[in-house]
Order: sequence, then structure tokens, then C-alpha cells
Amino acid sequence: MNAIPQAATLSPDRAVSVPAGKWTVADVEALYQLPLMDLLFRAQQVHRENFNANEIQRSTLLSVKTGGCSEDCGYCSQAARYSTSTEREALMPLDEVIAAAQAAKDKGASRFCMGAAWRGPKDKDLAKVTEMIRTVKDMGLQTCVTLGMLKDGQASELKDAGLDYYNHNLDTDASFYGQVITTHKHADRIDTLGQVREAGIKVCSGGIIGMGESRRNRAALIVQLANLNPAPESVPINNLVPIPGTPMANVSPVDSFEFVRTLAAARITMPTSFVRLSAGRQEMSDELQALCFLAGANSIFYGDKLLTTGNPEADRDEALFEKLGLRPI
Ligand code: SAM
Ligand code: DTB
Ligand code: SF4
Repeated sequence: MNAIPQAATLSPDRAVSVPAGKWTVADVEALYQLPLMDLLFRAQQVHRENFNANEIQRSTLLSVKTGGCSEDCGYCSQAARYSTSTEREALMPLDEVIAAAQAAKDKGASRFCMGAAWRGPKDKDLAKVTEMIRTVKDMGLQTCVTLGMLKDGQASELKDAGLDYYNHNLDTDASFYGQVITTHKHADRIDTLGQVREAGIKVCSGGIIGMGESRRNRAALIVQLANLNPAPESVPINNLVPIPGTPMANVSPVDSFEFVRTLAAARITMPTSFVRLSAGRQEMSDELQALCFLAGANSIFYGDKLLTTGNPEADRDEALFEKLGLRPI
């Protein structure tokens, strides 16, 4: 009988500890190839060395500027060029943001994340967003915004307003990026992440699984995230929510176990990061979500809406946490 089997191509010392910036696609493909039970065991080991495995972080999302986006991201309901059911709206007034943040706080969220459907913020828009950040921060919530690509100086304005996290996803492997998005480049995303880091803001960056990418592309995305030095503090892994009217409306869904393996690979390669089980949770059973937590996911989006699509009701999450003995942090 095997003791703890190793994947043939992953030497035990690399599996235990790889210095920051040093993961290879072969390493991560080898993780994917492990028998599921071994992969989950290893993910749990890493998770428990760095976190309390029964605790989970909760962020609530609010779309403060919906629709009408200039970009062509093939998955997105908010791209102006696709005929989706999402209508273009103006930037939300501050009082509505405050009401939503208060409701999120009352429900127990620790972080409030405000999203805008922009290629990047114009300076006059950024002034309004910094006012939102200051107000939400004063309410005692951690703050996060996702506004697209930043220009020189904008990250420090966000930092001055008290921003804790900036979300900017790499979304997919650099070599697959051009098949999903043509209006900006993977390198532009890396550049914005560099500006965020430089300004002293924590990085939230992850991707989407199930866009027709290969396992190698998934492994490469994980490597590109893990090799950011330092790795993002928060890593949202989204399962594609297919949006009618977008080019990805009819992509075949990824196998659930492949999604679980992706979370485990993120956990092992980014041991001290919060890995967030993000979009796609509404379509998942309680049992599949439990498997995702077992693979090392320790954060969720909390509240009945993501940006334009649905998310499980807070009551369903509470009931699931109760059944699993998970405690919010
Ligand atoms: N416009 C900004 C940007 O692109 O960074 C911020 C908002 S954008 C909607 C934030 C992220 O939402 C995307 O990077 C993508 O990872 C995720 N997302 C958007 N539509 C999605 C979908 N249909 N399924 C899963 N994730 C999605
Ligand atoms: C992230 O990685 N996922 C969130 C948040 N960051 C901004 C957005 C998910 C959007 C899902 C599709 C929608 O609701 O429009
Ligand atoms: Fe615009 Fe962001 Fe949607 Fe791309 S993902 S179309 S940049 S809102």
C-alpha cells in the first residue's frame, strides 16, 4: 500500500515548499494529476498550517456602476457590445452605497467590495469613488474596489482614501487571454497590479474557470498568480456564470471536480492567501461547496447578488455554515 503518493513529476520537496515566484506550470499540472484524495489531503495540510480550517471570511459586493462597458470580455454581462439583459446605469449616489454597506455590515460581512463596469476610472469618477471608500471605511468595514485599469497616481489616491484591497483579476492564462478579451492585454492587468502594490494596497486577484480553457491554461493561471511576488492576499476563483448574449453563453461547464482541483492548487501554491469561492456558487449544491472548503477555499461573496447575477441568499449560507461548523471571521 502507498503511504502518501506523490505525483510522478512533483518531487516531494517542491510539493512541500516552493519559494515565492518559483512555481512552474509542470509543478501545478502535477498537483492537478494527483488522486483527488491526496490532493485534498495536501491542500488541507497547507490550509491548516496557515489558517483555522473552520473559519471563513465574507465579502459583500455592490455594483456601483453597472453596464455600458467599452471592453469586450467574452464572459461579461456588462460589455456594451453584447445584447444582454443588463442595462447601462449611472454611478450610484453615495446614500445608496451607504445603505447597502450598512445592510452588509448588519448581515455580518467584514469587507465591502464596490465594482464598476469601466475599462478604468476617469479622474472625476475616481473622486466620487474615493468619497465612497472614505465613508464605507468610517462605517468599520474593510474596503475593496474593482474599477479596471489604473493610470499613474490613481492607486495612491485610492490608498489615501483608506482603501484596503483592489480587485483586478488576471482572469485567465496569458496565452489564452486573447481568445477571451482583445481590448486590453494580460500585461496591462499585471501593470495595474504593480501600481496597486506600489501604493501599499492589498491585492485581490484571481480568475474564471470554465471559459473553454485547457487544464494547462488553468495551471498556468495559478502559476501566474502564485508567482506574483508577493502573491495576492485574496484570490477569487470564479466559476463562469454563462450570460445569454455573450460569446460564452454556451460554453460547456467545467467538471465540478476540476473546479475543486483548481481551488486546491490555489491553496497549495498560495498558502497564506485567502482563496475565495466566488461566482457560480448559486448553482452549486451544499455538498460541492463543502468540497470546495475542504480544498482550501476560506472566503466567499456573501449576499444575494454578485454584480449583475445571483448569489445564494444569506440565510442559505448561514444554514450551510451551521451544518458545517464554519465560523465567520
Ligand atoms: N471592470 C473591472 C474589471 O474588469 O476589472 C471590474 C468589474 S469586472 C465585472 C470583475 C470581474 O468579475 C472580472 O474580472 C471577472 O473575473 C468577473 N466576472 C465578470 N463576469 C463574470 C461571469 N459571467 N462569470 C464569472 N466571473 C465573472
Ligand atoms: C470577482 O473575482 N468576482 C466578482 C468580483 N471579483 C468583482 C464578480 C463576479 C461577477 C459575476 C457575474 C456578475 O454578477 O455580473
Ligand atoms: Fe468591462 Fe470589467 Fe466586464 Fe470586462 S469584465 S467588460 S472590463 S466590466
